[in-house]
Amino acid sequence: KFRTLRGVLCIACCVWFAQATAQNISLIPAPVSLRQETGHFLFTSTTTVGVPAKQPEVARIAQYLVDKVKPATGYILTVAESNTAHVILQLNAKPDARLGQEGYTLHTVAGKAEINANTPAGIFYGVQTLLQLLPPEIESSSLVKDAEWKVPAVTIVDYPRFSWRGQMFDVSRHFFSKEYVKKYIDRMAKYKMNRFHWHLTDDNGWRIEIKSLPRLTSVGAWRVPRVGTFGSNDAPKPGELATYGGFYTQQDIKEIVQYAKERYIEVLPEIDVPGHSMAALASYPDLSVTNDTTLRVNPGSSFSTWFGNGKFEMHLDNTLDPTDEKVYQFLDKVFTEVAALFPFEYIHMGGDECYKGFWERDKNVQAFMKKNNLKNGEELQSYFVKRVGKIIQNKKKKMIGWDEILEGGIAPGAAVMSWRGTKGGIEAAHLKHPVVMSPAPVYYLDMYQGERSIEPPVYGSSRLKEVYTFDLVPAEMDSTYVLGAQGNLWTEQIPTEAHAEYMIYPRALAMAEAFWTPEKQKDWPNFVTRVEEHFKRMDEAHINYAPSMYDPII
Ligand code: TNX
Repeated sequence: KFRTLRGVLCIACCVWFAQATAQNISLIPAPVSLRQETGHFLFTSTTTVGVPAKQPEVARIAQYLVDKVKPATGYILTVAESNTAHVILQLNAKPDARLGQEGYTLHTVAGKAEINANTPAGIFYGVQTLLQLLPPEIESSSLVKDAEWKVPAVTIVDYPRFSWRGQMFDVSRHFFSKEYVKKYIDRMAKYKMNRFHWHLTDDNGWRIEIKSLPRLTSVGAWRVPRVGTFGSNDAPKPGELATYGGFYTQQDIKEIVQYAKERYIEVLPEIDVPGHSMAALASYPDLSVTNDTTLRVNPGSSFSTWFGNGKFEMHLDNTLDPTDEKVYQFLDKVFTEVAALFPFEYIHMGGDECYKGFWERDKNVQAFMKKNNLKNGEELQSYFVKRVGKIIQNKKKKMIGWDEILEGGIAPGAAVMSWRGTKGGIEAAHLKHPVVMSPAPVYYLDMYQGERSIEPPVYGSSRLKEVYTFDLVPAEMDSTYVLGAQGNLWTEQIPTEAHAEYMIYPRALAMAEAFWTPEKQKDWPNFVTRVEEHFKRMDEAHINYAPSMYDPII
């Protein structure tokens, strides 16, 4: 009897001990399969990283790992062409069918950590997982003394739910530096996001250098410094100077595209036309319907162009003239330079929220519509979008636009970004067009997420739980047309980096998991505990997240 009791106690103790010493695993996004084993892999100053011969891309990823581990540990790991190193990064000689283009396997035991994938992208994601298995202090940018750099022993098999896992950044309403854009991209990579949608133009500023159209940035990149708030009609005062702004030179853009590429992120440039074009019209007024030269005085309106007079009265702004050939010549120049700068297969042409009143009231436009048998503003916009589609196609690119491009008939081959809920996405999939789901308000990172009084004054809310649990492919939708999904950070009310981070995190983590992890594996209570662990990592990295997920709904 005593022996049995001793045996039971012993097993109980072992289980307790194993649990007590088992390192907390808090991966985001949660992997497809994870088995924790006993023991751990330890990073030390003599840890080596082995890569196969003649695979420079894998060697580059190894260097990325070395660079990430260095600041906190102080270790400079050596990379060598070897298959006996401690950390092994390896492309599968025969593709592992489970893993696809972005999946990986990760196996860690005492003395060895091995990442296998079919592609360098998969290896890169394996490295991200390995880094997340290290203690939160690994995120520190300065040396952490007396830490043990342990990775729990695991076997992971992992691959994404969607191939398009995006985050949009509006750098028009407020300008963000090249350095910050890189940070934004690097942080996306940590959570296995792979599409950076760069909203480069809008009413409030044109942010991309177009060499053949210099006024776009000499005039259109600058506005008065004040920003309006919700419900205000806060027009620039006479004499107020356009001193706020900035833009990215083509050299900056090449640097950022390269930086993203090294993190397996494609950059989607957006040139928002024919509405949201005040900055372009401030630079070249004769592209507008009314040739309103007063626009020169207020280059790129700084005030609430999308909220007028306290009502939701949108976009009474001027727009490009869809009946004017000069407009298409202008767009041809813009898209020629854009296509040359961005290697991604898609270009975004906006197409959203265009006020059509100027068109419908203008005599010349009316005559044009009659001649071309266009019944209303929507059909005229569709005419415009199709012409833009041809320009983009001529540059050997595919076009994507906001879901308004469905109105009046969609352009052949165009992909749709569904933002007015899921409706546009469902319709586009029905028409057999590719779709990216980005429904407002839930995937809108400018919506308030917690305590309203300290968040930007916007028109809707998006709570962490809603973001996490949202069903992004409704049952009535043909999922074969869904490329994936993305979250959008609009910045009308977000002037600083700290504020941007407060809006992005933790919601971007919920999106990362929703876009990567199989739907049936999502688990809200478990996710919340992992987010808590990631808050520690973000503290180390000095990211200003919003710790608001438990607030009551206000
Ligand atoms: C709608 S989403 C817009 C943006 C605003 C955003 C604010 C979309 C295609 N257009 O111009 O910034 O709402 O939430």
